[in-house]
Amino acid sequence: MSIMTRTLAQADPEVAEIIHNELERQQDTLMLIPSENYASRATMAVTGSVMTNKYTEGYPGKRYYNGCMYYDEIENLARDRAKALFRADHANVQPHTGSTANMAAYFAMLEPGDTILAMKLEHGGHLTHGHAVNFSGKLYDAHFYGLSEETDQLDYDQVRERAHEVKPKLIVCGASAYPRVIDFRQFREIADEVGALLLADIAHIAGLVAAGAHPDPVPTCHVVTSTTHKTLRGPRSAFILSTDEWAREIDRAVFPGLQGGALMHVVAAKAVAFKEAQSLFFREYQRQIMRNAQALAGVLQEEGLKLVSGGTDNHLMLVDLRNLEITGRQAADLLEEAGIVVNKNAIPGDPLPPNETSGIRPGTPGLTTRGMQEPEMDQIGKMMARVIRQGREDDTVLAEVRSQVRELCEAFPIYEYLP
Ligand code: DSN
Repeated sequence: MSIMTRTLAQADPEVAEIIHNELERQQDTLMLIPSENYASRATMAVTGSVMTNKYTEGYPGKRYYNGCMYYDEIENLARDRAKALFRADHANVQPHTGSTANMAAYFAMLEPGDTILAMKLEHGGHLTHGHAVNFSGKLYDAHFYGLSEETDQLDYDQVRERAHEVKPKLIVCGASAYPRVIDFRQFREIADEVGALLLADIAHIAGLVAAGAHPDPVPTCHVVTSTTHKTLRGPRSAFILSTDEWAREIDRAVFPGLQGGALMHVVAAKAVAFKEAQSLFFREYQRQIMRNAQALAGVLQEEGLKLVSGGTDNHLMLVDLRNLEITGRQAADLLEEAGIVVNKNAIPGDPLPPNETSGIRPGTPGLTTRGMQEPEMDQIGKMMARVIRQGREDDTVLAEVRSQVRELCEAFPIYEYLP
């Protein structure tokens, strides 16, 4: 049999087995990492399609290689769907990842050495928002705003004060660990006061925004970046939205400024995901993510767990574990033994390093994709609290919860059509 026609199992049983084991892991555990989700069958089919075979440097109608007609069609479709979904003037669907989308936005809007003002990583921001170890902290003069010490929520007076102090060329809003609504209009007012540009990174909340379940950054910000695989539930990738005014600069920053050929199989999968996100079903899915987050936050609090800012308005919550004398790493490891997958996460003012942390960051997009609702959140919140409180001393707790998790996973299957 030719190397071109063998199935994966025939060609490479080792890789096939690893992927099969990963499928079983996904089916058999509860996934509460708020930046992950389960891509649809159609999205995954497209990422494994013949669209992987072509170089397409350039943009539709202006390619450097021949043979791009269907790639022009697919990229135009993805761009048009992204623009319609987010009511944006312009969309660039070529960025490979959220980090490269942010890099391209900076390249378009800034010169090296320019000043940016963004949310501190430790308060919920992102590495690419100016952290010293990241390109964004090395290339730009990065300054930060944090959360209010009283409320653990964004403090727009503090943002304003910092903006007047440092006079940034660009203000970055958006976060990767912030459980509350972001008021883009207040950011824009502050940006206008100091003559700054405004970039929103909506990677986490893109699905909520698309469904109208979170205030819209698009009319308010000059440029908006996002990933496609979190609440938006598409393939692992990213895109950039902008006003017409920034369209040319953004496109030039992505290609040729930063990337060569786009991953067109992933661009095609983004088109599929944008279409899925236009459906009424998707809007209801986003609302259920939020209802589930409220329910999970409520039960965790009833069980004595402390939430940063006292709750959630979106798809995630930050649990401050300091009163339970367990670190984020320890809690996440115990939960994983019981079949519940979360990530450890710094909390504002965390005294512990990022590989230990004092918190975890549960979220509900994945559970909601499996069809779970408030009663299941109640069950999951109670299981989590039991593991965090008793799992270290009592192995039977871990075994009992593991078995309950298996039952719940069987009752809410995922990818049951896959071999
Ligand atoms: N790793 C992503 C997250 O978990 O939020 C951010 O890049």
